[in-house]
Amino acid sequence: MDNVIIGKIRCQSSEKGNLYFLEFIKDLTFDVKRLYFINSVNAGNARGFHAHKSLEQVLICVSGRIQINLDNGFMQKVIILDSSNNYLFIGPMIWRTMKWLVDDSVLVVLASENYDESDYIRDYDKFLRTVANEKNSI
Ligand code: T46
Repeated sequence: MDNVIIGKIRCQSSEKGNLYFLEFIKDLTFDVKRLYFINSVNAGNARGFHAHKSLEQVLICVSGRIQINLDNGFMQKVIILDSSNNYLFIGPMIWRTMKWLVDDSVLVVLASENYDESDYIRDYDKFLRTVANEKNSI
């Protein structure tokens, strides 16, 4: 699926514990302008249900286990993020839902832009119309 990349977070492990890191250019293809994180979600609850017009983000589950459902309007993909060393890049025009599989899992997100509600598409039918129009105009 275009605009979706699963990557490995590099890790330094020692007897002192694990240290995970991502670096600009090597791992992150955009300048990070915003960081946010989501916690205190009960298992079974889902968030998201939107796409972004232009925002690029990297999602990291630093604790627990979260299921990410992705949809580009033509195909769907399910990705499990857990507290091992994987991250998920999501580019523009991908409908996403995040379902907590374990209580109190923590989702950390690095974003390419500051918060802007006008970048969201929160209506699924509007999302489908937009991606269909974009495909027809190519
Ligand atoms: C995304 C997924 C992975 C802000 O005021 N500033 C912020 O930086 C963010 C992210 C949200 N908000 C406000 C907007 C809403 O009033 O916080 C409220 C909850 O946001 P939302 O319902 O969009 O949360 P999620 O968990 O559905 O989605 C979030 C991000 O908004 C979204 O960009 O891709 O996490």
